[in-house]
Amino acid sequence: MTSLEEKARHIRRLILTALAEAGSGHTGGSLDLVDIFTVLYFDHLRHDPQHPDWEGRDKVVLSIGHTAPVLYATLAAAGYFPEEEMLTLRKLGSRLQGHPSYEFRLPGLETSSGSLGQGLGVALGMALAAKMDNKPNRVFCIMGDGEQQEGSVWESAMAAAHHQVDNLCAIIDRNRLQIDGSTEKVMAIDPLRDKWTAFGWYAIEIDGHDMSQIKMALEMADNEKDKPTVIIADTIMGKGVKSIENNNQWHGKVPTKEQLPAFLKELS
Ligand SMILES: Cc1ncc(C[n+]2csc(CCOP(=O)(O)OP(=O)(O)O)c2C)c(N)n1
Ligand SMILES: [Mg+2]
Repeated sequence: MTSLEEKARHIRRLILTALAEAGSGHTGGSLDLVDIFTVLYFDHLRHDPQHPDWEGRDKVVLSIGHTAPVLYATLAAAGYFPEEEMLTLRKLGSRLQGHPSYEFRLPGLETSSGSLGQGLGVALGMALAAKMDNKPNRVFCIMGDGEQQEGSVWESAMAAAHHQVDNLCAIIDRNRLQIDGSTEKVMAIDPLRDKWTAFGWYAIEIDGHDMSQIKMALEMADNEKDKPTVIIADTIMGKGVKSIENNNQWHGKVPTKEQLPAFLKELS
């Protein structure tokens, strides 16, 4: 696992550097998803960074588009585009918009996103299309826990189970925080696993920073037949930089250029 951990540290470095350069963006959720993205892109997905449009590829839909930096940094680290491009994050005309924009045709980006509650429906459409064509592609949808408060999530959940879309895997970033604080205080979403199970999904709970658990859960999802799978991943907002961990103020705040060196040092 060591090399995956090194990759994760590198991706966290890319994220922090890009956000400090941009001067705005979402640090907390981007950092807490790094371990999941690292395992997905460097261990699990069938994909080819040299051929982003390869028909046989698995697809990732980042429903929480505000965490775009983790997607961009992972794609860059995987070789979809040069890592230097990370420094154009949020700049006018950049392919790396604040929320993913398909209009700019960034290699590896499957769809626009950012309006919470929409991604699962998009991912379901992609997965269902593959199934109807008898193709083996799998689709992964990354959602937030605050996002679970959107009604459209549950409409898609119901449809996916009804159509037995077993090539669809949702991953929930269960950091227990959203913009205004604790998800359970803003609008409780627990018991989350029971809800997904009641909606007909195979539900797994894991530690979202334990790479062997992430790996195992993704394999279990691959093997599940006739049901979509949801992986509820317990995470820590801001993971990797101790001084900002588990603090909802870092949902939408970035390091200043002065803070950056200390943050990067904390990572190594
Ligand atoms: C439909 C919609 N409503 C509101 C927002 C604004 N918004 C962006 S992120 C966010 C919080 C979501 O919480 P969570 O999914 O837990 O993400 P986290 O704060 O953990 O990164 C909100 C309300 C949005 N992007 N889309
Ligand atoms: Mg959250």
